[in-house]
Amino acid sequence: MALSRVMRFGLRMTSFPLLLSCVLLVSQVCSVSRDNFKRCDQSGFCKRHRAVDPGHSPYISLFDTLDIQPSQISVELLNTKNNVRLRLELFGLQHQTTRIKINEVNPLKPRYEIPVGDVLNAEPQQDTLTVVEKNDDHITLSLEKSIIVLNREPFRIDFINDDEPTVSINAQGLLKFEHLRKKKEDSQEKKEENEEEKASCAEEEVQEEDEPDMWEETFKSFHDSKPNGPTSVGLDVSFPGFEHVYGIPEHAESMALKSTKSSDPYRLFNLDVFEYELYNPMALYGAVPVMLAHNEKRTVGIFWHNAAETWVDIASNVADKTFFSKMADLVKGSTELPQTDTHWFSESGIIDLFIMLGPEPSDVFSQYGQLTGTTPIPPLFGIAYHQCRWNYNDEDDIRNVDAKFDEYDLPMDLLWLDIEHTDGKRYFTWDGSKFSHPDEMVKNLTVKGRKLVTIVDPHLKKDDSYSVYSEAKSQNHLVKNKDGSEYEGWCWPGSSGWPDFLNPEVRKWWASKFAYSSYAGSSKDLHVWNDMNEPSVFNGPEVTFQKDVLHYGGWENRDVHNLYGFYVHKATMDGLLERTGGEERPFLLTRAFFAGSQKFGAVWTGDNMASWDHLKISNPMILSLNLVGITFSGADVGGFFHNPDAELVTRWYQAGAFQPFFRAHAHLDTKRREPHLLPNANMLAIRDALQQRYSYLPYWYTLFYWGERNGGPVMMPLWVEFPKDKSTFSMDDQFMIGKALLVKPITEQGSTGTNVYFPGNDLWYDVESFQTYNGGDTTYVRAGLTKIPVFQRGGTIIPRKMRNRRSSTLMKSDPFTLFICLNREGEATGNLFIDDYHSYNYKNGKYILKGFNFRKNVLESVTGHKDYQTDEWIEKIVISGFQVQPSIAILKGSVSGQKELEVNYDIVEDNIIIRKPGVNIAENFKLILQP
Ligand code: NBV
Repeated sequence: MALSRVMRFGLRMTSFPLLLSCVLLVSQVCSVSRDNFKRCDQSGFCKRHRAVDPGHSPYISLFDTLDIQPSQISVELLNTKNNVRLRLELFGLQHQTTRIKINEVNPLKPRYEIPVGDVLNAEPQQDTLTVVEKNDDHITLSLEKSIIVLNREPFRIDFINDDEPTVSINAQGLLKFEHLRKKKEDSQEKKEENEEEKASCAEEEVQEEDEPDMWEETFKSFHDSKPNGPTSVGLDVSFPGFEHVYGIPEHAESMALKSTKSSDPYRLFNLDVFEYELYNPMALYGAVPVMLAHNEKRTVGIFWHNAAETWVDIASNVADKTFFSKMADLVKGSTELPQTDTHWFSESGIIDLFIMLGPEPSDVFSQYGQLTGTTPIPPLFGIAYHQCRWNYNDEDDIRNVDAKFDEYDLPMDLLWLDIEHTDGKRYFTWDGSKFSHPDEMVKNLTVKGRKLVTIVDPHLKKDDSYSVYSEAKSQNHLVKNKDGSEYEGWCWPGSSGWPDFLNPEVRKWWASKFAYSSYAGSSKDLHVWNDMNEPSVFNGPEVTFQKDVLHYGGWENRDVHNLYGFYVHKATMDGLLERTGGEERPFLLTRAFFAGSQKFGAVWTGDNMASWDHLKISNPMILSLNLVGITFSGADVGGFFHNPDAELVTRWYQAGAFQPFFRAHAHLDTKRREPHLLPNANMLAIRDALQQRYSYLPYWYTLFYWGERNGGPVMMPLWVEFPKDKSTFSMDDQFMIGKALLVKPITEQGSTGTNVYFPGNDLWYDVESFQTYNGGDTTYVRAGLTKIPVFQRGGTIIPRKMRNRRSSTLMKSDPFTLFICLNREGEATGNLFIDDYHSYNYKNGKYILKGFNFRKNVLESVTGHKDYQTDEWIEKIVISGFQVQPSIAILKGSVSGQKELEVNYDIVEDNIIIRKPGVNIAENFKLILQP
């Protein structure tokens, strides 16, 4: 079997035996070889930054170089050990945000800075910085409600809000900036240059001893030439008063980040890690260098805007008693105050740090959203259910799977094709023997409102008869070796080249490949999936590019590595937009990502495993992504590698039904596991989970609308909604979907129930039985195989669509049921966003935004915005939590007039049901309940 697979892929095992044999032989026992990936002690710059002695910063701010402008100040920082000068620029930005840039005053050559307009939406809007005080020791500035203190010696910046320090820069004294230098070939040359410099400079640069790994580095058999020598930059950021920090995905870790005192730092370096291990700080497919700190009083965030390999150390005086830094002068002697100290270091680039001062969680989300953009509302089908597998073999296979979903009443919106659908892994082509009628295949799906997704990887088979490759080659679009020759690596098609997505011209060219005329068999109903875009290179160091390969502008991969996948995703999205002239909202998934990737579509957590632990970690992984803007995210339902048993698949569907991106996927070597193939009881439980997902689509869709408008997660930790409740700060096995739903998926084998913590003072209603639970309690909730513990918060109204259809598209005109769960005061509110569910017309105002308000026995439906016609209507209203049962309901519609409706009481669920109000959803009305 193994041999035939190898032959099928056309790869030579001898060139990269260990790693590839793992990739190919997954049915045999094989787990991640940690040895294939660097530890900190195998990375020169990581070791050097970790070795910096805290508390002895050599940097002083040279106040005589100070330049104060209305919204920015700049000052030089002198390294008193080597006399190298840096320039610090501090910008006051709108929305309680500050930017700090540190670069060399006289770099030997420019250092990489991420172009504005890609990760950052635009040059951030500045705000006024006012000088409050200036003396020889420090300068005090104010920005909106924040005070910023720049200390002279040692250099340090403190942010103070409401008289309390919140963020502190270089409080540990770990600033280290490896200035660009010439390699000293021999000591004579060194001596001569020293003499020359002495003559030309006022301050003589003190030559530091070269440390090992500065000018070249070897990892396993891979040599990194490091033509620019040491270029790394690092800085510490302390969060006084904060015990909990979050973010910096992607790691298979808990949501609350852990101290790295006894481990490696968290690593941010996009990599294809085979069968990744859980609960460690190893790098994975994507990197978002954004961290949030939260306590009962406030939330703050930082964004380390650097695309190079980055490591982050975390220490806290709570977790690591001995590491507590001397912040006493800041906090007036309060050594009891918790504090988290973080230390960030990147291999190259500049220090470019955004500080977002909240103070509410929602403020930090919108502050970050202003910088890098928010997730655009996906087309409705994108948030429905996706059925994927590596691979559906041919058109018959697709037809059968599609038919089985119908036969078993399982809703599904998209079927996916993996790499085997192509002609020899030549993307944008079809294997003609298996997929000879792609148009027809797609049409067969669209009649049921379904669509197709095909995979498009960024590696191009080196085959001159493959037009995508030959064009890329002839137009000089491929990534280069350090000597300027074309880079060659191994991936699925065998010997491959990689387009240089850092080049805007290359991105234009790539985007043009998605034109219908260029991608035969594509249409507006064919959507796309970018895989392997870290990029994954089977025979490269750590399964990726050599760091000295060259990109556009002569930048090394070292400088831009974490942006490669971001730009593949961006260029693909550009192509999908262009093909309809920007009219239709495409669906696009990526594996590699960076800060800002949320603008281009969905992200998934890569090749997980069919194990209970992997199901469990999917929640914190998606929560971490959601906290840093990547809100449309999910994990392979069922687990990618290995064969899950029926119970695990079922529980995974139940979790996936309440995660933002909901796709089942499986490895080529696994047994088929489409829901209809499972025992009947499991199939029924899965059907129920799918139907629940579909019924809540209007709610999810509305959440994405708010997410695009304001930034902020759709799936979020409890503390986002209950920011003062300390007991929720590290809770990541239960979460909120929006403000109204609390979910605790079952992730334990054999479980028949779970303890659920109900936050706040609210009432919580089980969404199936309507049993109520009290906020503040932890209560055991029974959850047999068919049960997903999901609770609607008292005080909320959720519009759902309860008719079961084959796909979300077929639900377009279906009526709504309003589920009203009253709070203790007998009140509730909710809202609903409606448009055509697939185009960009909503950007031109073509949508309806409804508000629902229940108070004093009256439900009021008010249209906040209406510039769209819909035939959706309200068929039912279910109210839970009534103290005294009303007997009649008078409906007063702005268009439909007045009518009396019957009020039914459901004795089992203790609900009031009002059938067929019959009003169009856009209509304003009042529903008055009377005794
Ligand atoms: O294209 C094949 C797979 C894909 O199914 C999976 O989802 C990706 O994460 N791909 C990785 C390459 C091979 C993985 C062993």
